[in-house]
Amino acid sequence: MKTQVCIIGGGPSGLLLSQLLHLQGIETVVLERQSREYVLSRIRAGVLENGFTKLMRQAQCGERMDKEGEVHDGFFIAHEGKLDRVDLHKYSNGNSVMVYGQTELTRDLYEARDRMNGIVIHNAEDVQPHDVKGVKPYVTYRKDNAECRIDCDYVIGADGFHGVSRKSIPPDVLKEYEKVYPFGWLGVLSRTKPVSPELIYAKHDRGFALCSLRSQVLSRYYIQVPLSDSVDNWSDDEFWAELKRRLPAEVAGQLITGATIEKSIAPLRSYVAEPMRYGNLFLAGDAAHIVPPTGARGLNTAGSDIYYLYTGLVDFYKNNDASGLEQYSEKALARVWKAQRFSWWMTTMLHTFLDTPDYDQKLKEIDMSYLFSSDAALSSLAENYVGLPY
Ligand code: FAS
Ligand code: PHB
Repeated sequence: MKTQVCIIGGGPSGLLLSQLLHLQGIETVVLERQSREYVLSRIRAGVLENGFTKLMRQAQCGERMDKEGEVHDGFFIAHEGKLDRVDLHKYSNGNSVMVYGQTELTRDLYEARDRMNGIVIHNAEDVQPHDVKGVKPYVTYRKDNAECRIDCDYVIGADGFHGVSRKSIPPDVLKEYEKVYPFGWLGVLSRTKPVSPELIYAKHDRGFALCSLRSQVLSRYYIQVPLSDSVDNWSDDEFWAELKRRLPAEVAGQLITGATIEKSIAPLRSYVAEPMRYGNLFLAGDAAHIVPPTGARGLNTAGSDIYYLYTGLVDFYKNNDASGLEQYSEKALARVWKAQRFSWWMTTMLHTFLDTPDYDQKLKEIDMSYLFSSDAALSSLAENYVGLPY
């Protein structure tokens, strides 16, 4: 098989790029290791910044998002038993965020690919990029025990943190940066009315908690747990009791609990791989960078990668101008590192770290009180949360 752009990974990054390129008449093939059902069973991001929602509309995949998603003009931070609101609309010149689950937007992207006869190959085994430094890269994989090959102009590694693409960059070229946090997030989904119309990020001595939602009948909650913890240690009742302990009394008293329909622990890590290009291989999304979900930057930073790749590839194929592709890694990393900083700052300020020296503990406390005493500090938080410009 031959195509112009071979995309490894059928998550939101790979599907969004495939859909955008298709609308510009650029051929793609998406190779996904898992089944579609498996990909859609993963519960991940919940908050979309404007740049991402604009890309979804540009990809002709924004209709259900605009109908079922919720526009949020702010969120709350709970600390010392009280709630303080971050007014995103006021502090980001009228901007907001969209609350719409990654599972749903991935479903929308799959449906658009089907509608436009896009080629998405599921259960593709042993996917392997070849000759990415040559002029004729190709990708091999196995499907139903048959060995297959796709010849292409470019390979996009949109295969997430545990993917194969990043390994095609030689160790003496690849520079990795990593920070592993000593805790994870135990997350649950429940078919209950959300406790708050807007998200609540809770800082508490017992540990961080987050009250989020997917709709007015589907709630998403998280509590910080030690890395050594396991979902088997948490019955539904134990989860709800611990979540209530970490929320202000007025909020805990209104929490509607119920059976959880999903329960999982995500470890928290910060990671960046440089460069994001090697020859005709381009890394995008979680294949190149990971952030702790505290700042809701993960999927949103994948969005700017996809935007830079999309515009660079269109310029190449339509105007024979490769400058966007040549600048991709530098441009994408500039925004990636700003998302890394913001995610690290939100995580450090809101989470409880064991054995924090007294001086560092005081800094975390003053960070929070400074935030709500300064319009400049709130503007800085707001502009990062709604999304820095692409
Ligand atoms: P993805 O990992 O989503 O997709 C990569 C795809 O490539 C997968 O479908 C995988 O099966 C496939 N693949 C992997 N190896 C392959 C191979 N060798 N061959 C072919 N295909 C291969 N972000 C937030 O903003 N908020 C959150 O609350 C949040 N929670 C998260 C929880 C977890 C457990 C994880 C892992 C991430 C979370 N994220 C969150 C970040 C997440 O939303 C990512 O940013 C988002 O999934 C990025 O999308 P992709 O880059 O497409 O990577
Ligand atoms: C979620 O709803 O899953 C969510 C929302 C905001 C975050 C992280 C996760 O910062």
